[in-house]
Amino acid sequence: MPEKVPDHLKKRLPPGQTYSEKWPVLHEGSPLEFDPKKWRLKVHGPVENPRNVSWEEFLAWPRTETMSDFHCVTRWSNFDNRWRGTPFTEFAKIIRPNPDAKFVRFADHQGYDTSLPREACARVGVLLATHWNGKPLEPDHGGPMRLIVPKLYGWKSCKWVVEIEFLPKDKLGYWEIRGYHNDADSWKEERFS
Ligand SMILES: Nc1nc2c(c(=O)[nH]1)N[C@H]1C(S)=C(S)[C@@H](COP(=O)(O)O)O[C@H]1N2
Ligand SMILES: [Mo]
Repeated sequence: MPEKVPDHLKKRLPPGQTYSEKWPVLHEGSPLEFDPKKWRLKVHGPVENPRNVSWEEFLAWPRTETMSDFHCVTRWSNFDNRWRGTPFTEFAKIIRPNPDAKFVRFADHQGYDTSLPREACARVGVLLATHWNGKPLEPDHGGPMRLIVPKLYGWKSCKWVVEIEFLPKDKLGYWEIRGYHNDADSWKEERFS
């Protein structure tokens, strides 16, 4: 049953979406089995500082807290998620992508991936997130680390990120190959291509 969106939140519901107080779980495959000693984030492509980042190193990067709404193409939106993690912009300062690295691909441990133009990653609120509402992200929701891209449909917010690849040319991701829109702006209803 879709819940009725409170009046003061109506402006924040993109067209065609319904308001959800709960946070549904949605994914292909199964959560990553997280071992902090073995976890690595592989960062590669045309960058000055490619890395295989350990969990310890990752947690030492600059961190911040953001608040954002989440919109899934299956038409639920939930509001005011408090995320904690490393802003993409801070991550990019460490990795130093070359000017020709125009796209960024995020991938999990089992073949799910999605890509974004670099400018889209540099927007406010794009986060490599480890915490939700003050608690470590649950495995079901992408723990230990997921991408958060506010305003775009949820499939761009890759869960269990273990690989970030910079690319001179775009590469369509898991859902984009299957007909989802590559830009995915929930405010423009870019659902399918
Ligand atoms: N690795 C991975 N990330 C993923 C998905 C997936 O199947 N695998 N599904 C996407 C979709 S379609 C949505 S709506 C959100 C759902 O996130 P949630 O389960 O935390 O609500 O995760 C996105 N990220
Ligand atoms: Mo989704």
